Amino acid sequence: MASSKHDLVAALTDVVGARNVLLGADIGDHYRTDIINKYNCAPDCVVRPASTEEVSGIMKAAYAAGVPVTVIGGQTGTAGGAIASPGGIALSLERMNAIEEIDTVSMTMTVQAGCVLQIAQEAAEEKHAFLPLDIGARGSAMIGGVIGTNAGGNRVLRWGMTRDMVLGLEVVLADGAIVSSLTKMLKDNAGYSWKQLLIGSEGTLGVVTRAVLRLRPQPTSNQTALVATDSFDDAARLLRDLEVSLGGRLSSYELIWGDFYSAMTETQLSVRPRPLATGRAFYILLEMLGGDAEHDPAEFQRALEAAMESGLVVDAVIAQSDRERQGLWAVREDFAPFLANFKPFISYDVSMGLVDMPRFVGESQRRLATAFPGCQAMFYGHAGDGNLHILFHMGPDTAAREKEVDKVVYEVVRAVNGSIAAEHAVGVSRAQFLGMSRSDAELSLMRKIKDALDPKHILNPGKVLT
Ligand code: LAC
Ligand code: ZN
Repeated sequence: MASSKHDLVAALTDVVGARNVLLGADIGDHYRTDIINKYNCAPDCVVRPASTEEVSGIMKAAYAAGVPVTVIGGQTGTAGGAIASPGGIALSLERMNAIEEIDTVSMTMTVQAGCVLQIAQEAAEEKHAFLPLDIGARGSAMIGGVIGTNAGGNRVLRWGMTRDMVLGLEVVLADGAIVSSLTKMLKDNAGYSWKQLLIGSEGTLGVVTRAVLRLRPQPTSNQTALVATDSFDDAARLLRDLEVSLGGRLSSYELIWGDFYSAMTETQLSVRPRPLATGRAFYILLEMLGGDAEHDPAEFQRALEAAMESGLVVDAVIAQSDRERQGLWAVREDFAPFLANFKPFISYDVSMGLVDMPRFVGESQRRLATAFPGCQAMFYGHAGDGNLHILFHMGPDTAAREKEVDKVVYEVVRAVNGSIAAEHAVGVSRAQFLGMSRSDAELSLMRKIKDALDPKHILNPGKVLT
């Protein structure tokens, strides 16, 4: 080991203690790859601080040495945003996992960045409060990661993205400076919102260490249904109708294209029967969260009956128990059996105005089939937010031709003035395509911000901006 490296390890050890600096064979696989095992890396060392002050000490040492630092969380992103640089430091916030305070008067939760999302959700629930942010990876994703990527998920339609839930933030900058504003205010226009700049910056502008999150009243009723429509127009009208008829309580609207519904449920048959017969154009998972357990079920049912009478909905099943509710969500979230035979795959995460969605899907299906004969592309997503996922597979060549496939998909995104990165952020996989969603002027502004906050480019290099 070069002596400068030796000095750096010694400095890091001074900050966090020898037990919390992992080197060589002590670096477990978890620190080297992501959940889909797509991106791999070999960080020189993993550092596990226990406090903001220790994070500051680590950044001071890394800044002095000019060594890259990547923050490691639950590793559930799909764009390679938390993959450490070779020769760099992987900064794991797993020990900073405390929920410091739940304030049910202000309705806030103060939490450290290494806390797992589901733990935070459950802690809020215990206090009869509600953290609306919900994503499939809730059991592993950490608060720092959802802030770093501005995660979206299943309830954006009603409560917005992560940035709509962060009231206060604490970060450590590239040079180790601590900037802390752990406030509980909904209204705060005192100067530039550096907080919003840091949210979604994927660890390229600073290290998120703590946050104050906004809580909501805990819903006391949960109505879930799976419905089918025969056209996209009907599905879009249903969304707008339900927003009105359910009085703003519609919290999820997850659209699944008929062929994907058929394929997903086929692979799940050994565990659960199909909730609705196949053969319809679209399947939609609906969730209404309300505060009146006595009357909400009947209201939900009436709204769906009205949609059936008007012909918008052609088939429907309403969950009658928690078990049935989980079974309906599993149609959308239990990917493992499907992916077992759909590997290797590329996953996309794009968005557009809802009005452009059918054109986007039709055009990308056409172009993909022409460019990659025999390929399979499955469409589903958080359509209530204009956010679509595509799972793409074309046999063993899939990974090798990923950039070509990306180009085809992102050209269509550009044609509908959409975003190439709706909720999983840019990471490494989309960095070279950022210009498909951003103008030169925007990219130049982003570079100025990056240069100002991270002059040595040590924070998560290669992510977001190339
Ligand atoms: C989902 C992940 C891929 O919504 O964002 O399934
Ligand atoms: Zn998603």
